[in-house]
Amino acid sequence: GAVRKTTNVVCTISDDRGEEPTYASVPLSELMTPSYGVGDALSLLWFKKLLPPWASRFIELVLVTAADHGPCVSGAHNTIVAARAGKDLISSLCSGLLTIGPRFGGAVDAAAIAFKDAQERGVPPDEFVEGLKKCGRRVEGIGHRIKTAENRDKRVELLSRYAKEAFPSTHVLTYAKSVEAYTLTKASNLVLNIDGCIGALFVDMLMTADQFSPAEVDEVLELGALNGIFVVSRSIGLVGHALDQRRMKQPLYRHPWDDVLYASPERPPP
Ligand code: Q5B
Repeated sequence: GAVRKTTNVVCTISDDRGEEPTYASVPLSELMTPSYGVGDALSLLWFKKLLPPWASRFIELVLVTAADHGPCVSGAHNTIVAARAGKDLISSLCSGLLTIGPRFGGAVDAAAIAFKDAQERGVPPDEFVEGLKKCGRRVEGIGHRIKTAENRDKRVELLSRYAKEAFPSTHVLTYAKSVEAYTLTKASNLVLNIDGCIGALFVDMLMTADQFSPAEVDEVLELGALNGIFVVSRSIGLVGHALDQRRMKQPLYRHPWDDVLYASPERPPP
């Protein structure tokens, strides 16, 4: 019989060979009907699943909520500096994206994994926090430079409110909030931040959407998909900042001397 040659590439998410592209076998023409949105496209291409409408809507709300947080955050600042140095749009975007990591925007998966694990094992919040501290580790998804108990992050409130109304259950968010209640006894800026909120709620969404086995939920987290959500969302804002600077023809950025503490050592002896 015919022998098929071994292929160099395997793709399991999309197909462009037919009359129209398909995402996880769903044709584009169907995805362009009013009952579908970008949350469905993302879910098909990332998870190969069609989620219930409340879950797709949640993904879309995350994309909207995390799209920008002003010009002063690490990512936007880098993008602005790069754009003002005359770099093209994509380089400016990449410059901002490269700041996303464990301190800024890239704590979503780690927070999701840690909150899920502790919630499932029934670890009391104080033990969870103190256990991490003993290992010299921070609580991922907790802490913010400007948000505090007195100046809450509205984004966290809004996403939590949606989930409480739309999700079948929000056990991991409830656990994350109990961790926050404990960390707030230590310092007022140790709030549940946007990374932690997205991480906790994503686990709740994956576990209650009736589409993912427990092993598949863990796989999504291990693959780093949730930091990917922050990256996709924040790219919208970073492109906005690059366009904003280019539109205004802003000059080369140079940081002012009076904002630098020059602290070189004495000249070493020859
Ligand atoms: N301490 C976020 O820290 C930040 C602690 C902690 C235990 C913690 C810090 C942190 C975990 C990573 C995380 C996502 C670096 C943040 C985001 C998106 C954003 C950004 C925006 C947007 C802030 C002072 C003292 C030290 C620390 C202790 C701090 N955090 N202890 N667990 N989690 N969080 N990242 O204020 O005894 O003095 O040595 O790493 O979740 O990125 O809007 O800006 O949308 O763009 O710089 O919202 O919390 O304080 O690092 O000087 O620490 O607090 O051990 O204790 P800070 P530090 P000590 S959301």
